[in-house]
Amino acid sequence: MISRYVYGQPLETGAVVMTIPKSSQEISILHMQRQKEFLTLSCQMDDEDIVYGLGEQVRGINKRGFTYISYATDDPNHTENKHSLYAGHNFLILSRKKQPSFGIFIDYPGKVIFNVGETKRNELHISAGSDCTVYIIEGECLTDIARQFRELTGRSYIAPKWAFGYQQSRWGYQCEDDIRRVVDGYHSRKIPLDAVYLDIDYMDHFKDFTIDNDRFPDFSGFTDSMKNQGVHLVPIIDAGVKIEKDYPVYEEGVQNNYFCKDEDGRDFVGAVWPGKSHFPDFFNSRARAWFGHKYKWLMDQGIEGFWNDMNEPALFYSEKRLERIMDEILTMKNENLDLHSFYQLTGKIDSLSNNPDDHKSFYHDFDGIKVRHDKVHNLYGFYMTKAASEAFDQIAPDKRTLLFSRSSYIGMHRYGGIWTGDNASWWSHLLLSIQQMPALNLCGILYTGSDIGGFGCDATPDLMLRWLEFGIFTPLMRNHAALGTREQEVYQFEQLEDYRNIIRIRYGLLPYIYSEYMKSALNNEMYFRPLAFDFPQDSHAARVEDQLMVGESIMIAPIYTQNATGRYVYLPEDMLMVRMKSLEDKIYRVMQTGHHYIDAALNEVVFFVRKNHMLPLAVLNDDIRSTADLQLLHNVISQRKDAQEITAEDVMHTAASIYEWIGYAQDYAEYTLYDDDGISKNYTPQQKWIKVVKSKESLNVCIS
Ligand code: MIG
Repeated sequence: MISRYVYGQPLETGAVVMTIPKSSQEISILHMQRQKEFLTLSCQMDDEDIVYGLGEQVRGINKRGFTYISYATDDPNHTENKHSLYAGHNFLILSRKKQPSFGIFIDYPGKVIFNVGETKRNELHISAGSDCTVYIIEGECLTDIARQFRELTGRSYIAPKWAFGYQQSRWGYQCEDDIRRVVDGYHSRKIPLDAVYLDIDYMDHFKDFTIDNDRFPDFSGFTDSMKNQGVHLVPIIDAGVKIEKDYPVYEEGVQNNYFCKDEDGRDFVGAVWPGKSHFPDFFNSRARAWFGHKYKWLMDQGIEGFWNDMNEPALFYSEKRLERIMDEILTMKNENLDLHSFYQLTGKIDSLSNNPDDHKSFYHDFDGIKVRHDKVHNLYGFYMTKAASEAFDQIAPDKRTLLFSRSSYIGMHRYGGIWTGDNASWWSHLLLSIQQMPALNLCGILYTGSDIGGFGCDATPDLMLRWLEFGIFTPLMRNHAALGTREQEVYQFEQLEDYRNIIRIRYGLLPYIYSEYMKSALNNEMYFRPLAFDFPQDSHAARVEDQLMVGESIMIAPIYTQNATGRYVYLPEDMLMVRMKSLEDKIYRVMQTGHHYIDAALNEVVFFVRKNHMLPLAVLNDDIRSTADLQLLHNVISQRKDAQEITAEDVMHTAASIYEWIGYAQDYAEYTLYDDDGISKNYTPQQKWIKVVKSKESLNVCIS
């Protein structure tokens, strides 16, 4: 049951898609206090209660014991003292033992503070602006609450199938040749690759919707030649638009009032990559349509995917603040800077970037309503991504386009995915990314993953391998690194065979990963879940912070510590352990409920299959280059001459026979496999949902 409480006059954020009548009663599950500017909601927690959610944030799966602030920032230091990352994901579930659990969504796009027992261990305090909408979701169990929240906020974005392949990125690929070298680096070593990313380097002076012609003399020819090799190019789009006379995006934006305005009604000036820039007013539907249609220019040149960056929006400085600070600094010129004045100086410089006061200095035209930016700050990236998505629906209505964003707000999951931003090549960030996945899924964001190997700092060979071993399960599997860091394309490392094997395991798992992704999206389920969602009665499972359920059949227990050759794993039920060094080298063992120490060599993927469950594994040729070369069910069927009149039973037999099925069962195991062409948007026909049943004898492992 969903209840909606409305306080003051909240803006229509676009987070939800369902109309829930306004509750006529006072909120009772939490204690509410409304002051002039703030609304506070509080409640008591018991020691056993667990808090799930808050999407993209620091710290663990259980959010208790810290304060989280929803106020999007582009801070690249995701350390545990931080309170905010790139998003505003104001949804959490309070999972309670003694009383019914409930979910709470604060639909407020300005700053929201969640003190989840930081000040007082057993008290939850949420504070938001006084004009806001609060949704309380009560349900039978965690899964039910999660599903209702998704019904409320709408169906998750569905990426094209190629975007489930392995992808390589790096800030610093400068020109066609750099990219050819990467593709060749993979192909010559028979490592599959589905996409290479174009970071800001491809643009002419960091101007959106331009290409540096010296470095990419024939862009559409280049895009085509890459696609012929199975590689998609995915360019970055930044939020800020360079101020430059005769640059069409700038000129059109100014002429039509498409940019955010300052107090005086002039186009707001802030700086990002290209220097002084204006910021499209994505809150305005006209500006949105305009900016969205700009992507067409790249689509016409063969581009089928994009990533939206810097859309918190990130601000290096605002023009006005810079002027003021420069003046202030000049007055210090001949001073003898002591402890205080020196820190004043550095403090002034530090205050330039992403200063919240600057957010109070510009405005949006929210389709007729003038809104100060800080009050809707967390929606900027959401609306930028919505702009692109709405345009894609017109430009390429029947086709899926890859789209993900750095900043986001609840509801953006309908338009695209996210990546988790500028992590570092630290083991703690591998763990962080494991813990972020279920929280993001709870908020509806299914197409997601972290920069594999870490963005900042230098990736060590072992970190890269362990991160890949987890990354093979994330829908977005992208290796990305910052300018100036150690090159981390997998072929840069020794013992390449290990990296190759792990990436090939991803392609082997693809039928399962894709099927589970699609089922999660279409049925409003979570692809990654904390164990408690599947084993609600198990109090050990509820406390596990480093294992996840992945789809209906798998549990993973990734290794995230350096030099570990194994780890403790908790099994909430009897499961089949699968250890793989490659698709060909697999060991199975049925293991009993309880705690176990599991060995896992550096080059070994370990996962667990639930009892009476199974999963398909694609059989790979030695030289497959991308998802397009995979013998996936859809391809196999559609290549048959009789494809038109093929029966459901025939499809099932084909599924049963072309894949290797891994699992174990008492009598039989059942699996619903979803497959389609990976491009079109017609997801419902029955032939795409195939129920496969295997007797215990025909599975790799069975219990006698
Ligand atoms: O301020 O485009 O998170 O993935 O490589 C850095 C350069 C800007 C931040 C993104 C990162 C990207 C980088 N961008």
